[in-house]
Amino acid sequence: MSVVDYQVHEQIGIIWINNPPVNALSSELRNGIHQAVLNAQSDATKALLLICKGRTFIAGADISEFDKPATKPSFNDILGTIESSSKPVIAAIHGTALGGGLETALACHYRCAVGSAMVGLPEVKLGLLPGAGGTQRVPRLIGIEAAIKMITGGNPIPAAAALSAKLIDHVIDGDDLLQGALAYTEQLIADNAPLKRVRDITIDPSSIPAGTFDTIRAQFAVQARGLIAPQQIINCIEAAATLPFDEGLAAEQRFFHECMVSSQSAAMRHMFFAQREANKIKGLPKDTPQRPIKSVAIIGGGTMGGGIAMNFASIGIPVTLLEINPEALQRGLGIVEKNYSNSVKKGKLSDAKKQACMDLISGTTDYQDLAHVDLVIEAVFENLAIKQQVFSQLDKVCKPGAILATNTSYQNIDQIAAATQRPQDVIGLHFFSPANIMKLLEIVRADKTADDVIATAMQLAKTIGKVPVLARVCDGFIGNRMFSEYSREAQLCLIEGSTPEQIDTVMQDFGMAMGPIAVGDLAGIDIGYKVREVLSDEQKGNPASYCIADALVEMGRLGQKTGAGYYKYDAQTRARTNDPEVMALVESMAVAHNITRREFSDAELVLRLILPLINEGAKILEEGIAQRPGDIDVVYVFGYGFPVYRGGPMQYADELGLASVYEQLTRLHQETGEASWQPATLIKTLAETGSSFAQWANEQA
Ligand code: 3H9
Repeated sequence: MSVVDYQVHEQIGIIWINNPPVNALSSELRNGIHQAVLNAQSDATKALLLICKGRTFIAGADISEFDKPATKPSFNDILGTIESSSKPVIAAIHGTALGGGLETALACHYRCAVGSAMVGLPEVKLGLLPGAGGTQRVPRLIGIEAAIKMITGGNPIPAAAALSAKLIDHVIDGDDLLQGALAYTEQLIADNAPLKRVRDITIDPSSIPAGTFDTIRAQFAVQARGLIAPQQIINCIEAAATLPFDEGLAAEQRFFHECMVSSQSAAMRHMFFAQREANKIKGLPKDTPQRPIKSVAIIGGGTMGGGIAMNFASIGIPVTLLEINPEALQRGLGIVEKNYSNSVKKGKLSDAKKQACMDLISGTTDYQDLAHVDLVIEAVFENLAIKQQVFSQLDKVCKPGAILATNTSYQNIDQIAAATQRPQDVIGLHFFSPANIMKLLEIVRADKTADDVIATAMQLAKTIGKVPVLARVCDGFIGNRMFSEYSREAQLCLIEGSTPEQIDTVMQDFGMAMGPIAVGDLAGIDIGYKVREVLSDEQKGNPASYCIADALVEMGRLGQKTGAGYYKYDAQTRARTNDPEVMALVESMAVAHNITRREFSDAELVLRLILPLINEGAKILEEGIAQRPGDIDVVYVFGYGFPVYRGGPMQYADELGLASVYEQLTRLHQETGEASWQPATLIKTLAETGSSFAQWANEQA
């Protein structure tokens, strides 16, 4: 079968689309649809039905073709042909009609869908806007305000909501798409239904108060800071409201092109594919068997353990929470109950769903109660000996084949696995705090972890709505190993002349969800302090990189939890203010370490902070800790608040150009003599051959 087939059923011409996996509108598919609609104009059919095989209606333009030269006929030529068909064209929607898919449906005269279908325009999530008439047709159907909300949000809506919004015309009873769509089409023929063209709907410009679009643009400049696409979407919708349809389409084309060639969209498209690539495990066949996970136990009912438990209860998997004594257990269950209650208060969860989740979580203080669970996740204090004790206990009580996971963020999982007689069943599942919310799950394979355990963990992550990335064992794995270089550099910039406020503001302006100094206050400055307590001076490195943090901890300023750290915090509002006492400390520390403080430009700060991420990321690739550069980007965007529109540190490095990255690292290495600035061999090699991380990843695939 080709990507488009034509079949006549009584009075109806059925245009079958078959372009797995998601019927993306490749140029071949566009041509096929175009030809089928043109040919059908002269046959005896009375209406045309556009319907897809496989799991979904058209899920959008083929994103992988965006970097290739445009082909003819264009999207708008094809949609114009559909819209001007002499016989009604009906779109039959199942699965997800997204982006160019929904735009195709909107060019049809009628749209029907099964109840489970979703429709949406997610282009904004790729740094784009709907470029095939979506910004012109949607406001004509649902109004300006609703269109702005839908297109700038990018989230799909269910068929019922699409029906009430008038985006679709009919919801099919039951789930037989073909029969339902044929019946609907026959009814339209019987009724002699007119050719309804969305382009013919007019928007009365006088119904929109003067200045409306300027106000909305200003709102989005704050709400979607730094993003190009939302602003361009508003420009397009303004064009829909003020210009004739064809001029609006032309404006949309111009704005679409501006988005398409932007580095923001390149980065976001990179992230789309990187996230999907990260699911694939090199050397592991797709059909690797998986172990069934029908019950889970969590060791440790702290904030982390409680948050992890919620992930499973929320999807109906029973969880046993184990704590050391009844008091700790009650505290743990209390944390979970409070988190669920907060969701109820915010209207995100019903009382009934909260109760159903709580009913799935039971508590125990007895390891014997874990004898039958399929998966155990240990989330106790970060201490190797304690974790080894836990695993040796688990080894005694858990059934054969149970997966034994640790949530450690930096301990050696090979050593944890060695505390059991079944190292093949041991794996790292590194959740990020708050574990019920943060998307990233670092899955850490130890030396002896079995393939089916890895495959099970990767699938399980998706089942609980996480974004998995596979790593190998090293200190801090992918994310924290890189983050410690970034934090270290922030400390050095601070002592050398910057301020907490400058560092945080610059990094937030770069797009980070939070600056590194503020992150220290949020996480607790004592965490690093405790880690350093067991390190030798040599392991601790340059004292200038931790002396301020140590002094703050010794002053009792542990961060937000004590109301003061690098900043002071208001007890009620948690609003932060700069503290002259901290600046006095910074200055005295600079004197103590013979450092003459100087001014930093914002650009220099960004470079000083991002380069260590890139350099350490490259070392992680050389060592095979991460499978590919895109995986590192996924870790940083989903776990560390790196701006998605910069695509993660490795994509950002490619944008800077590896030759320039190498030159800067070499300069810093020569100037400071710090070993950490020694450029990674991979960067040197790629820079010398004019290559990039992306090209390298393709060669390695
Ligand atoms: C657009 O339409 C612009 C227009 O305005 C026109 C402008 C002129 N293209 O996600 P999955 C691949 S922009 C190419 O794992 P799921 C994906 O890479 C587009 N490939 O499945 C993966 O490949 P692999 C607007 C695509 O069931 C495989 O399909 N549309 C595309 O979890 C399975 O994907 C969107 O942004 C694509 N458009 O989710 C929708 N989509 O197996 C993007 C998917 O090799 N797509 N692939 O790893 C999605 O949101 C999800 O894929 C979907 C299915 C919900 C459809």
